Amino acid sequence: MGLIGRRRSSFLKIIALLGVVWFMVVFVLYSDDGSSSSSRSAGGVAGPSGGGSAFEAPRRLPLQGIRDRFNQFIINAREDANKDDLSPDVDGGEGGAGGVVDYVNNNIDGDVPFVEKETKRKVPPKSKKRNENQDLTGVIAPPNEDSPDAPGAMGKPVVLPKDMSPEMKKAVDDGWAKNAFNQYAADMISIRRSLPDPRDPWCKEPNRYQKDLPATSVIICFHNEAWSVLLRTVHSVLDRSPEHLVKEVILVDDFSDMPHTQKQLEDYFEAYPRVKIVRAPKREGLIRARLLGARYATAPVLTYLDSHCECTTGWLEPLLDRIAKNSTTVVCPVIDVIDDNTMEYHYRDSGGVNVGGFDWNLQFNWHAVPEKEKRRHKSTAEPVWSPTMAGGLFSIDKEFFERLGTYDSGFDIWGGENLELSFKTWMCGGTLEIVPCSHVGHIFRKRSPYKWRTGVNVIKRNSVRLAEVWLDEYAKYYYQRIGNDKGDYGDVSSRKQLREELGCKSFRWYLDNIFPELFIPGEAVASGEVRNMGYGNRTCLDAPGGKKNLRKPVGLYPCHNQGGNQYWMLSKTGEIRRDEACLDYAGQDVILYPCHGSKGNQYWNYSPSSRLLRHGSSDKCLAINESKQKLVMADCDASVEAQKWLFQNYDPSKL
Ligand SMILES: *[C@@H]1O[C@H](CO)[C@@H](O)[C@H](O)[C@H]1NC(C)=O
Ligand SMILES: *[C@@H]1O[C@H](CO)[C@@H](O)[C@H](O)[C@H]1NC(C)=O
Ligand SMILES: *[C@@H]1O[C@H](CO)[C@@H](O)[C@H](O)[C@H]1NC(C)=O
Ligand SMILES: [Mn+2]
Repeated sequence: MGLIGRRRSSFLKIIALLGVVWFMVVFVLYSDDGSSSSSRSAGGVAGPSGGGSAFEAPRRLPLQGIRDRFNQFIINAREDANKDDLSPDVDGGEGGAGGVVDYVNNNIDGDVPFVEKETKRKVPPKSKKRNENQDLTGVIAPPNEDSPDAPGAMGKPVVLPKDMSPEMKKAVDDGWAKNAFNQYAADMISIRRSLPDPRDPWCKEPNRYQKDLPATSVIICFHNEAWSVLLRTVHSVLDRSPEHLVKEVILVDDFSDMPHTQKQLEDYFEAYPRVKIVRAPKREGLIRARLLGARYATAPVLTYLDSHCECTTGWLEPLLDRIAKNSTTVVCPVIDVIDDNTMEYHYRDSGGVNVGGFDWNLQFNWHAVPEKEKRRHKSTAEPVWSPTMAGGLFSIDKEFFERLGTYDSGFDIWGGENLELSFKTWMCGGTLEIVPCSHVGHIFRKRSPYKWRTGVNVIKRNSVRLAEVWLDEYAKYYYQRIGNDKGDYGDVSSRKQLREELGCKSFRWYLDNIFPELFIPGEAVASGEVRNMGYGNRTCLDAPGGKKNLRKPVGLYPCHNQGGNQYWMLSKTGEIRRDEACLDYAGQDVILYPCHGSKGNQYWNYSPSSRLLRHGSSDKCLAINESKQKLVMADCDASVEAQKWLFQNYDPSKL
């Protein structure tokens, strides 16, 4: 049922028809003008940062560090998900997009009838101070004021003392256990703390953005989010966005049970007429929770955020501006890192923007902006094309989202939906961009604090559906990764029909034009073992074991002809690859490192006649030592057998 765009009146009809109450929706509505304006100071452009010297700017993570952190984060989330009893916090990376995923569900039933219950409330006394007179069951009341010296002000870290009392230590541990971030530190920080302004000056030039921007509905899905963190997310939206551009903030509660998420939350937001709370009566999962929020959205643009975010000054206008210029443009902010331990706000200038990609496990990952894309721009602050989005944080024109068929309703919980939306956007006439002028911070957790149990590998099921509908002849590369066992992925005929009706382009077009950087296994010049001819002609390159093999030295082992750790691909461009990891030499050990596509340390020139493997940046040749235990780099000498290599399935016609 295409309920998404319907108005409330049609929901009521549906209710009458179906007569089943699945969802209770609480709209907390009333007017109070004083409250939102009184609080604006904290988020002001200059804010308390004017003092300058009183603050130390948050430390900046090196670009590669940020990217790796995101990518590792997603790998962890997927591993968690495959464990089958944990819900991932996918927070899908987000160097431009984010994803959260803290959801659960047992019911693969994409088409749930909705019922809405609307409650209008009387205006409370205007003078009521928000953090007083409230029943803060089980949570510390977070400070509401902000001052330059307040904990966490200007994005500074909160560092807890080493010698904590046993009580405090217990409170800190409990906070970690419940949230997988340092809730104790988070609760010490003002719910309207100040943050640095991470924008490039280019973003602040006069008339940078159109005057008549469309309004947006900000949709924030949550499950048992910590009180202070959820409130800080909402206040950062309200305080740092022009009032007329945020028509409403829709909090979608995916069946939380912590006491503070119930009446306390409703009472708190009584003072904010634009904040609405929608409750799912059972655990829905991220995908359906997002769609539930969309059903209640009344603005022309939807903006999705995670429930542990902080928006910075001027985050919204550059997103809406792109959609105002062309409603088929889907945009993601740059996702900054809020440290899970200290809540320190880390950001980088727009030179450090990443764009989204994916690998043949259909796993999202981040890349540096390709050179070709850089050349398209005068300023690094201009929006950049991104092959994919991380999934959690983005804005999209509501009509365009509906035209694209929102998410596949056969998708469950989370996983793959970000790639589906990315492929659809590009292949069906739109554009996906990361907007460096828009910065939103996000707490990246190392694990998910939530339990779930489904008995099915949801990510695989979703990914197979995705591959079946959108990947054409390239789907085989994904299927190889799952042992060609597609499992039961349900019926995808209606999604194929959607693609047909929209007249979308082929996946090949997408790869050629939008993501030419992606390595296509079928285009490898060689694939299989890489055998050294020295000391008996029986030693093969052997990748370090386990998933966390990056940055580890590449080993040697007697050739076993079983693929696995001895399966390598030689790319046209001279990389020796295992998926997205490349053989890399930077003067120390020969290691595996994420492929960067810029040759240098990852460039290996293979000569099939001399059989030497000459390294790009060092001009040395790859060899093995006499005990056949170690890769070494030697001055090239074609008479030394230990420098000679044989590539399996070497096919020079593919060069
Ligand atoms: C919007 O963007 C799409 C995709 O780039 C393009 O095909 C279309 O012509 C644009 N529409 C307008 C009105 O500029
Ligand atoms: C080394 O082993 C490969 C693969 O078994 C074989 O094709 C090649 O002829 C051998 N070379 C020498 C010199 O023994
Ligand atoms: C080869 O390298 C290994 C690992 O570093 C080392 O233990 C061994 O002694 C080396 N053998 C020779 C002959 O250089
Ligand atoms: Mn998240």
